[in-house]
Amino acid sequence: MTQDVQRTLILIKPDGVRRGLVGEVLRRVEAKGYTITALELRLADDELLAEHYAEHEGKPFYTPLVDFMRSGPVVVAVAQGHRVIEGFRSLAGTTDPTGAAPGTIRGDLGRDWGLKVAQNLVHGSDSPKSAAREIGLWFPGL
Ligand code: IDP
Ligand code: MG
Repeated sequence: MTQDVQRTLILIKPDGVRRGLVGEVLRRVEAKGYTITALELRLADDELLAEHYAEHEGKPFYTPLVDFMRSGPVVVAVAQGHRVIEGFRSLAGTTDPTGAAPGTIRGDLGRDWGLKVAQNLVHGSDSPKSAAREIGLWFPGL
């Protein structure tokens, strides 16, 4: 509870942008009391996505994941606040949107569409180390 103010990288994935949920996701982040300190709509390229998802290379969902992530623009954001890394993961809910708890972004707004990759609306960094790496990738120099 006494950790310093943190920053986390949030992505609103192409499904969230396509479904018009950008405002709803950002509303939840702001309503929780976090500050959005960077925000951009962008079409990610293969190189950036390969770096972003390097930990998943070789897994069965890796290629469908990268294809999905470049299927349309994503919203890239940095949010700041006390324990925001853990806090945004909690707002997002678990990876599988069907089982994600109601009240979470994935639980309220996501579902399983029967596709090869889970379309679950958002990404949030999972640790301080990941947050620093991912913010550096998407916003070099920030
Ligand atoms: P996270 O986004 O909850 O941190 P990760 O395990 O880091 O989940 O996986 C990255 C993304 O890859 C997920 O958000 C989801 O879109 C997709 N994914 C992860 N595991 C699976 C799976 O078992 N089947 C299909 N897609 C998956
Ligand atoms: Mg992850």
